[in-house]
Amino acid sequence: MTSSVSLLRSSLALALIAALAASCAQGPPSAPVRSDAATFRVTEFARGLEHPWGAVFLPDGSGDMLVTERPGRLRRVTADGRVSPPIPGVPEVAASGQGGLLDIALAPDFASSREIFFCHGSAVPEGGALTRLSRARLSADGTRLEGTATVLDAGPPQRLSWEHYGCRIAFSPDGRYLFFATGERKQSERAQRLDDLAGKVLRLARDGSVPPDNPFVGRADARPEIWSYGHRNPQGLAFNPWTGSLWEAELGPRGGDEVNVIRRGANYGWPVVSQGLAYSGFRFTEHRSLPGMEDPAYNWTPSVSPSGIAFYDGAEFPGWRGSLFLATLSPPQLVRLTTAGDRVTGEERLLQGLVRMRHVLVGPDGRLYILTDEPNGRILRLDPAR
Ligand SMILES: [Ca+2]
Repeated sequence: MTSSVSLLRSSLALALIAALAASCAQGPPSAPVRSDAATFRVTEFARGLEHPWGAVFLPDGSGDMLVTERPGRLRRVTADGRVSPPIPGVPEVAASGQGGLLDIALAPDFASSREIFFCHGSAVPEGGALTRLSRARLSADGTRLEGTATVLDAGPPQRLSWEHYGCRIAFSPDGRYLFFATGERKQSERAQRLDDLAGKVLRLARDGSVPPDNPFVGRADARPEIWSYGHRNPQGLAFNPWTGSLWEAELGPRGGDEVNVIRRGANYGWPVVSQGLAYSGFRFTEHRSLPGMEDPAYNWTPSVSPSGIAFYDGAEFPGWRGSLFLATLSPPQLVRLTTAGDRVTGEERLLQGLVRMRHVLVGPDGRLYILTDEPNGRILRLDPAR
């Protein structure tokens, strides 16, 4: 990218900030933003959400979505951008630091079961907090959650820090397995421990049981829920619709942010291997790569701080099909990675400097929706333009 293009994009971002700040719900669309493979406008689709973190579209044709707010609320956002009062019945959360009500996923059979999974920070009676997977059913009229229950605690709890929960959920395309990414709770050595569920990608069957073909089943020194390990703070998890592979994004120590293609039983290296620096400024480890540990498919130093990710498989932006989008926090922007099979082939940065982005998802209308990480958070929608 040339510097003049960078400048152009920066001034577009500033114009967008001004336009969006001045708008109310369903504000006017921005001027067209021209990118490498598509031209789009940004519309403020909804506002008034406190640190929205996870979202799903309901599969009932309404175009409505359910959105979590980190302090511990769930709201319905209608297709015209209206935000409902909080839906009662959400799991109890530890809303401190980076914790709270984080991701949400619909069961593959939601249309009949009404079942929803939540990932959240949870305080435990013995003290401290951990990353918890819970489930509940949405009532037939959609106004409340029922039967809220814990599925899995990714313990042991951490008493000293309220950070690094990870916390994304992804169902396999065949609907049989739930994958659940957990952060190492700022205790980096936990990511390498197989008797500990922090710093992992975990795999459960649809009913919450442990599948017998998980890689560490039957080992006395390991938890059978573990699918992969050596992860730091994974907040992005999505299946590649074309290859069927599970992709993950995690925040590195200082730089060393990663995108990984997740393989059964594999070790992704943290904290033994990293491209990044510790916050003290010293390299956390001298190893950038080691035999027996997976290299990232892509990495960033300096950081982009990736959170939610989504593969674009819609029809509205033909030039974006096959791209992986990453909502990034710092510096704030939308990153687009082009892919070929399970390889990353290029990177484009969009909406640089606009706003901290927590999550990105593709709507049933083929448009891209972005959750902003703000106290008065918003949902932005990217619409095609010419
Ligand atoms: Ca790694």
